[in-house]
Amino acid sequence: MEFKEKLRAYQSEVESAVEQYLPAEVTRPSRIHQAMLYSMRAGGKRLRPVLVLAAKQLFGGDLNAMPAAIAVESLHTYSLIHDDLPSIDNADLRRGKPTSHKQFDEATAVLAGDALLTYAFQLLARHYGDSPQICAKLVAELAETAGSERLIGGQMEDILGEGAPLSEDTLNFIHLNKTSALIECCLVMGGIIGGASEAQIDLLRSYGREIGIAFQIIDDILDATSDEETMGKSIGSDAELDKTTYVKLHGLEKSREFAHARTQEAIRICSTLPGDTQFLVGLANYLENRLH
Ligand code: GRG
Repeated sequence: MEFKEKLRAYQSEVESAVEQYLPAEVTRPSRIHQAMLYSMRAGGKRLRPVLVLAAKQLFGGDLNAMPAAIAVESLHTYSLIHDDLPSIDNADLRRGKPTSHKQFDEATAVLAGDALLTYAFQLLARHYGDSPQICAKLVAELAETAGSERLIGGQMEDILGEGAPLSEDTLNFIHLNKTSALIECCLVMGGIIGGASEAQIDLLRSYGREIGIAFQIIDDILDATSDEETMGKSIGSDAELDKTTYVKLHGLEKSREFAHARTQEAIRICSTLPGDTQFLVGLANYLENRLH
């Protein structure tokens, strides 16, 4: 199957699974379940769950990776809802639609984020509990990723740095933890479910780190070069103004070179992984080619 066809097939499986695994809107109290589903249905790229499914696919095994894929998308969606809140980014739009606190209200948005974060771990415990070692590894991996040294830590540094130029070291810390951490985690979780060895898990993590860093730099390049997107962000979010980005520190040319080098390293790592890595190679190229 062609890369894009495979990507669309994975994305469509994820869309159906969101409906299958999340509590229905009518579940009492319906407002919280409406808010959870509103953000989960808002249709991002589904990059993270696709990575879980693709990594698992390399190793085979009988376990279903979809509950873990929905768990990471649920956790990612929580982070976006909370990131958009008036006390953090104060954004009006997310994925082209009103943010959760605009569509509902602030209290509901806080609770919907909390509920999606919690639900991620509920999914893991429910669906992998019969394989206790795998379940414990998945929970530890996701908890470490979401915690104060990674996702939250990256967000904290980002907030602390607002309004002042950031050093390269701080910007790298933010990228590595706000963006790369969950991407790495998705590959690792897919590997754990497929039965990868420790050495293979390390390779998956390295691949995730490379595409995660490239992904963030490419986001910065797109923000810097797309008038439309920049206008959308300045309307939608206070915190995007005057932010230190990779492009501001290094310029467009060097940023493009760096994103390309990270992508090439990710592709090199694929050649050291088992199974058919064509999709992961295609994905690394696809993320870089968002630039063209
Ligand atoms: C816990 C409040 C809180 C924050 C944690 C992840 C995060 C830190 C904040 C989310 C905001 C943000 C811009 C993070 C950087 C990573 C990133 C580029 C997220 C957007 O991911 P995409 O482009 O989004 O994959 P879609 O909509 O496609 O899922």
